[in-house]
Amino acid sequence: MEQSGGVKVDRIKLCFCGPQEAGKSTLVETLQTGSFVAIFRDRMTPDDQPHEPTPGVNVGATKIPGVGQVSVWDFAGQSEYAVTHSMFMDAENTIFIVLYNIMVDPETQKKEVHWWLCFIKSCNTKSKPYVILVASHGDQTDTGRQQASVILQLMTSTFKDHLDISDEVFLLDCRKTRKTDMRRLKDLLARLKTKLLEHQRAIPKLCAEIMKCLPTWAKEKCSPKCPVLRWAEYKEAVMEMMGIEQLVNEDFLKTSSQYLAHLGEILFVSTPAEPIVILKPNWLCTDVFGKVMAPENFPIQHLRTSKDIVTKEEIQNVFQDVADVDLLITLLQEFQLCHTFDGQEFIIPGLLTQTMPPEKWVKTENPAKTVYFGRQVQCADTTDMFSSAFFPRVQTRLMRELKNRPLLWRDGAKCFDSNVESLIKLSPDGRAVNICVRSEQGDKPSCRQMLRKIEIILNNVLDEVSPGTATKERVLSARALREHREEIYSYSRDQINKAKAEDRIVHHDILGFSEDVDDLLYGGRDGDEEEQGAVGYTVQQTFNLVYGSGNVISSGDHARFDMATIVQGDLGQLQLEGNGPRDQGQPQLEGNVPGDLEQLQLEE
Ligand SMILES: Nc1nc2c(ncn2[C@@H]2O[C@H](COP(=O)(O)OP(=O)(O)O)[C@@H](O)[C@H]2O)c(=O)[nH]1
Ligand SMILES: [Mg+2]
Repeated sequence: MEQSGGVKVDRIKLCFCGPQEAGKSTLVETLQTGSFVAIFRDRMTPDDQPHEPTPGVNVGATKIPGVGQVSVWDFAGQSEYAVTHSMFMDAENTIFIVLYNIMVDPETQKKEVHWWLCFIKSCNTKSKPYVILVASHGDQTDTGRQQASVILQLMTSTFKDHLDISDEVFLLDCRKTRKTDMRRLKDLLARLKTKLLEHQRAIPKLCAEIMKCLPTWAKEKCSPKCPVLRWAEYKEAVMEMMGIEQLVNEDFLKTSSQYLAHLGEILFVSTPAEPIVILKPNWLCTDVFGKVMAPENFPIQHLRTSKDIVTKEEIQNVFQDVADVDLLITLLQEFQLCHTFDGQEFIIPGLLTQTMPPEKWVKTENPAKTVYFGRQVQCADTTDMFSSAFFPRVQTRLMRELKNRPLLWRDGAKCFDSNVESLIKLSPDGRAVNICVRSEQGDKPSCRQMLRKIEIILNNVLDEVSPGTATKERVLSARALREHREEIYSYSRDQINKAKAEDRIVHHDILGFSEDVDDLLYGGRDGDEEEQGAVGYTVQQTFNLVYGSGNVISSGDHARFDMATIVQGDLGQLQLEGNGPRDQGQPQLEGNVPGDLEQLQLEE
């Protein structure tokens, strides 16, 4: 197959991002209008066009006059959708157009643009994604250009190391085709497209062949309502197309399929088991995710209710017209968006509404004996945030990988095992996760084990869905946890390391007291370090150290298996084994592994 030569495809992806009602869908439509039709359209279109909110992501291939073929990704601006948006934010072969309304208050504009730029950054590590900032509603202001220029300068200086933001100021009436700024925007898109295509590797001819077959396969090889092929089915279709009995090189087909995903032709989803190929991206993005994640007031059938559990019947009602429900549920599980304990009731963490009630974490009956300690994972700087998929996926993994069913809230999770309870809580600003473990029985080894397990889940999920987020780890004040203070207090890594080299005591300036480093790191050290905790695992008795990339479009790219970061050089004490039921050659970490927690968490 490899010898079949390469072709270049004249197509890039344009992702339209920004808050709701900024004008994204209007701009997408206007850009596609040719100059002749535009003469009439610009005159005839009434000024007060009704706003029809976009469910999920509207994906489609189209032609923009003056720019050529593009694959357009029009993202819904409602924050509820961000959980699934992160699957499609891959920067390969892509230009992000971030839109904001110049008429809303300037602080909100800055906040919203900053949020979208952080989001783009959080989902990408490899390259500096191309971004164009565009202000809309330019027809309603005389002073907007000045404001647009201020925002551009601010964002360019903030994100200079992470994003390649165009230095041109755009202030548009998104409804009008024949205006100077609209022309300039098209010119810029054309120039950037040429630049992107220069770097685009030639795609295998095989891709071009597959592209031709996609519509037929969707009709003939898939279940009627689900344009989805599992890897084995897809492989078979390709072999049939080529008239061969066996694929010589499966990896080559995978790479080729990723190319197709970068062009927006298919979605190539890496899952722990085998890849899944979605033949019509818009089906998943709009028909499925549009409904799964829709905000409550959205004018379409949707799943969101005030309850935190969705029944199979409810899923059936919403999806029977657009999907084969059993396959749909399997997909949602493969994407780690959903979990079920009994096959009838489903928990979709991205839909949780309630925040944790304070009475769910109160003092134990035996405060004197209870051991407490914990860690904090914090976004490193102002350009960092956890991608919106991060916390819901952590929750899915806790449900899957812990022995007992955790309690979940929008901003937290409480987990239980033998003698341990743990609380995993997002800070109110969403920029830090605090993990606290405690044992009323003073069972420190089990606490350590639980903490380690949760940290591994957090690290893996960060790597999968938020690879561009830089984080810092801090150590929580054990005494403040024990006292159940409302605020979280913590120590930096440097403080801890310094104390370790000196008298093993750290002082907290705000709290006004000192603590023993051993209490902070291990809940105290009393000769039981080698003891094994009693924390259990799910039926599988193993948990995946690394899943395939959760990032749909670019499997492999983000699936960085950074063992060093996760176990911090402590490999000798970890047993790797590869015989779990899900084993696909990925290493798995055996349960109940003794290890040096201090090394595990704090050393470079
Ligand atoms: N006056 C004016 N109205 C606009 C402009 N862009 C969009 N609109 C209107 O704003 C509303 C929201 O636009 P829409 O494209 O649906 O926003 P989206 O949520 O970002 O996709 C619609 O009623 C549009 O007609 C603009 O530049 N000027
Ligand atoms: Mg829209």
